[in-house]
Amino acid sequence: MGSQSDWDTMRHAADTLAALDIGHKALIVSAHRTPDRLVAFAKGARQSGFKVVIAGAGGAAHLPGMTAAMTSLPVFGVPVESRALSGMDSLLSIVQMPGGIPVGTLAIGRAGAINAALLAAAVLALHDEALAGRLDIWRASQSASVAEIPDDSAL
Ligand code: RP5
Repeated sequence: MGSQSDWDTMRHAADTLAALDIGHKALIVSAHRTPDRLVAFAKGARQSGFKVVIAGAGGAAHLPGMTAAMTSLPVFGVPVESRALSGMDSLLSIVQMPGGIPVGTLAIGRAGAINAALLAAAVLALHDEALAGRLDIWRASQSASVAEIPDDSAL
């Protein structure tokens, strides 16, 4: 993520990965404030053993696109909700990549962070039967948690 202030959002990706027992690392790497850290991370990501990168950033959110420019690993971008423009700035700056450098862009905020983790899990599960099983269980448990009849006391 681009800043400590993104962690409130991006912790939902980390929590979802943890729930699926997927090894992961949460790092602060700012495209603007720590550009050298970004280059070292993105260029070395595959060599370091990473399989997928989830990059969350807000505002002028260059982190996912710049990461994707320097690695051919799958990169998922999470637009963090910004104070000034409610995350529309983050969304548009992440989603509008030029053809040739893909960033799989998720929804703004918490939902996007959770879904980035689930999408990363789905990619990893292509070659990991045990993880595919855990993902199926996670999905089934989500379905089971949805009541069919609304409950007034839940308000
Ligand atoms: C972006 O600027 C970060 O991803 C963050 O969402 C936003 C604001 O950062 P802070 O000023 O809170 O560090 O680079």
